[in-house]
Amino acid sequence: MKETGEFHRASQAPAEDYTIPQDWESYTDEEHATWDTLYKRLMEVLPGRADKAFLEGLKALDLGKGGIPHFERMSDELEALTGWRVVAVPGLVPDEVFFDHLANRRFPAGNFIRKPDQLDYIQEPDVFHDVFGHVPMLSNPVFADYMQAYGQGGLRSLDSGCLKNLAALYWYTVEFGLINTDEGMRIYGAGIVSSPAESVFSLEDPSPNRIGFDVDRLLRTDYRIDDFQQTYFVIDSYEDLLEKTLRTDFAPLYEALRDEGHASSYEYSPADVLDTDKVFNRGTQAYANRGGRF
Ligand code: HBI
Ligand code: FE
Repeated sequence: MKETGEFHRASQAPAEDYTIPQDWESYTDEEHATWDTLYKRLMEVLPGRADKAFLEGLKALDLGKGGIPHFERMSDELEALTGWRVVAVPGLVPDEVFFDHLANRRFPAGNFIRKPDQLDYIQEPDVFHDVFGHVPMLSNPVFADYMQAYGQGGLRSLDSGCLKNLAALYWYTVEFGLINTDEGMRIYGAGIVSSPAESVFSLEDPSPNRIGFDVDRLLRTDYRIDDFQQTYFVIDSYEDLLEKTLRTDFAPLYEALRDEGHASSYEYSPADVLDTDKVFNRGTQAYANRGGRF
């Protein structure tokens, strides 16, 4: 957990669903300015790199109007588009709480914002990552359904022993996903679009692998949590992502993972390329091999 001083507001006893008031009125001018600085930096790199679903979502929700968005007002706009709302939480919440929010079309967003000396890297998702990174995609009707399906699948997976495997699916799609479009490869993952450096790296650097999306493959693949990814997975469309996720019965996949001893462990390392992969780019891994970390 974060130290109390790093919360936007002193912690209070959380509700059962971990929601707290956003307390928008108590953000300081400096905190609003941090949002504006990050927003401006991202807009220097995202046009032509972020998928149009993301850029359209930013515009539809007017997230660039200046300052940290007001969750209730933003949620009224978002709910009119796709039925989703954004609720404030103090930081990471337990898996079952997280899944329950998603399954009910509520996105839990941290209400605190990073300090000016942490602009490029934070451990725990803050309001900039959660709102700038995730909320625009929730205005896309198909992606909105995928996020709900993920929450429902998460709730179903709780007794499977394969939660870690399902977390990899979230990581490589919602957080670090790329999409193959007619105009070229584009970013839709929240972890990428909220990082100027990874937005360029994920698409243009020769280091990482770029491999076609495959549910069973992703459930078996480890990932980097503290540095740029060594592999990005590329979807054909949001319809395909939703359809493949909904159509897949995860129960037999989990059963196979348990039988093979890969439940809550990963068979493949972050940089592995398999014979069965559809490879868009085979990475040199030069960045990771020289030690990474930007
Ligand atoms: N809590 N606030 C918050 N945000 C997350 O992205 C999050 C979480 N709790 C659990 C969790 N993610 C993971 O378990 C899922 O990505 C699988
Ligand atoms: Fe995230």
